[in-house]
Amino acid sequence: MATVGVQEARTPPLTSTSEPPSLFDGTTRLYISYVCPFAQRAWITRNYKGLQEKIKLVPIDLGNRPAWYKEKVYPENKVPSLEHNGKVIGESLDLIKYIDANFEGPSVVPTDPAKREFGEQLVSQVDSVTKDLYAALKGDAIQQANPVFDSLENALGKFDDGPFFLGQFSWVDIAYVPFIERFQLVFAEVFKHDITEGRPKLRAFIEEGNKIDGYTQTRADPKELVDIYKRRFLPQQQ
Ligand SMILES: N[C@@H](CCC(=O)N[C@@H](CS)C(=O)NCC(=O)O)C(=O)O
Repeated sequence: MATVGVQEARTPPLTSTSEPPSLFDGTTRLYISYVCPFAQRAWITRNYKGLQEKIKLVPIDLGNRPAWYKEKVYPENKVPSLEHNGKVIGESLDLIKYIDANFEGPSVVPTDPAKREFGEQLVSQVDSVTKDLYAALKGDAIQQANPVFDSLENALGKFDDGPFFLGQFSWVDIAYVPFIERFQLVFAEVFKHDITEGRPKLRAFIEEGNKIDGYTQTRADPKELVDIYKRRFLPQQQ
């Protein structure tokens, strides 16, 4: 659903000196970092379902985290986490489904059993896909990543009633898109390589995804993302 919306103002992330919100007061809060791909999954789900008023976004500065986050909110000390109905739940892939099942708005899980089954299969592979792509950054990047992008191109060909993994936009796209976004940028900027070249379905996926407001509102500054990847995942240049 490509809705035209106003960009939600981004409040500054909470730091070690920030007071906690009034926890467990009945407000539903989604704790994120603006640059975390896992948090982005839950954030896209919230936006896509039109839950901006129901789920309050609480950005955290992961480099200078408030101690109360680990102590009082989420002992794993990671983002995303969701404070809802007196509990805190984490794990981005679980959160997509949790938000989908427990809140109003368009569902991101199709009813068609064949689509669901293929979706589960794709989502079960997302960690290994990203692991292979991170490994490629440290080697002969383009050559090593090619089969991985080819496998995405191939998966995108399974259903032809739309440009997304299951045809229409779904939880599978939400699981993959934060990483596709980052690797597209890094391959373009660092390796001068267009990952959509010769991959029309991947190109259409990215182009059509960029028309979905719920997603585009979660995109970080490309330069900031590339800088993070250069610092954390690429062999250090002398
Ligand atoms: N498996 C978790 C991973 C979450 C995760 O690793 N988030 C990172 C930020 S992108 C984090 O909070 N890192 C902080 C830390 O590990 O201390 C999920 O899918 O939600």
